[in-house]
Amino acid sequence: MRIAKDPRSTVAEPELYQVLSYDGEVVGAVPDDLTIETQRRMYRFMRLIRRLDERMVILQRQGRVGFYGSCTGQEATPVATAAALRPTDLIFPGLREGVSLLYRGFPLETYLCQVFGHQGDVLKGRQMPSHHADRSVNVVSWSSCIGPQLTQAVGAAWAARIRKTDEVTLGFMGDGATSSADFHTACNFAGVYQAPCLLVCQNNHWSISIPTRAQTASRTIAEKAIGYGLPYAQVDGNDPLAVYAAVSEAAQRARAGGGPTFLEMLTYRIGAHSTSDDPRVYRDEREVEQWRKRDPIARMRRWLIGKGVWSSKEDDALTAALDDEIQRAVAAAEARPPPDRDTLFDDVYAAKPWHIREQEDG
Ligand SMILES: Cc1ncc(C[n+]2csc(CCOP(=O)(O)OP(=O)(O)O)c2C)c(N)n1
Ligand SMILES: [Mg+2]
Repeated sequence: MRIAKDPRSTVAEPELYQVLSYDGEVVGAVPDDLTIETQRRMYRFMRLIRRLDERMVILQRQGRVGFYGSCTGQEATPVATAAALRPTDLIFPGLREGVSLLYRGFPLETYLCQVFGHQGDVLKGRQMPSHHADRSVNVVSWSSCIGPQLTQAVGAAWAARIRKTDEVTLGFMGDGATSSADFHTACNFAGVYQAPCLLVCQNNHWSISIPTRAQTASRTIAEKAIGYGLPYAQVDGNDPLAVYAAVSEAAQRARAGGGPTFLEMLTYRIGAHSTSDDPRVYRDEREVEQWRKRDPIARMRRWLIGKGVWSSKEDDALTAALDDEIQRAVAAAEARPPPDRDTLFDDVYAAKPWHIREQEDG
């Protein structure tokens, strides 16, 4: 019997999948079905969430919202994923994928009512800010615990199979979530039952203050899929075209009965973990600078301008339009009152118990 001295040497490192290189060169096949209209829409929503994040962090600093989680630097993955899936496919998000709702047509003002916890929030002010969900856009609510959305996504995929629909589900996670028990359970179940599910890890290199190298001994997150028998790929998560291509391919396979896929999206969290965090105390600014050069929005803009389907004039007009849209939505959501106190127990009990009724009457 021979056991390799370095177990990691026995696994070939997956190749990073890109359509646009870090320098913006075309190095892979542009997906055939990706129309110019969809690409412009993807660019618009990446710009929208970037501007919105900037604005909301300022509002949090001004004490106007309690908490906010940005996806700055990571916009390509949630936007291109929403573009590649069908609107009927369930998405099980984490903290940084709220833009999926917006891409699917969820109104910005209603989205911001959630952040303020004001009336108009479909979650009725009962969730932490930046924990968006709504049935109308098939985005499922997140518990804020790291991991459980993965088992839920796999379970929902299994249910779709039992019902014989061609829906697929997608569970998002961060690199830190791959150390959770739910990750193991979800991957194992998905593999054994061939659930039509995409498990998508946004490896943004940090799990609050824990760097990926302290999170796992495997060289890539992608290769963790091998142990579960899942097809996998490591994708440039800052390349919107590569994310679109990988998610489309995996979704198509799952829809056709080909089972689950695990995708590692290699990206970087440019901002703080959340407004409760200050990354300057634990990470080197030079690393952040390196990743700023790989900015997904700049890459997409260069690509669209190079193709002649976007211009700097249109870009300036978009900046102004987004600022206006955000300003109006913030003003409207902020002006709304908090939810009425007597809605506190709505949707909590099928039949309100006597002690709650007694307190309400008292
Ligand atoms: C079960 C559990 N443990 C710990 C936490 C505290 N916590 C919140 S976010 C986070 C790190 C998540 O890192 P990662 O999965 O890489 O996602 P990212 O925030 O980088 O997108 C931790 C440990 C939690 N929410 N749930
Ligand atoms: Mg992370």
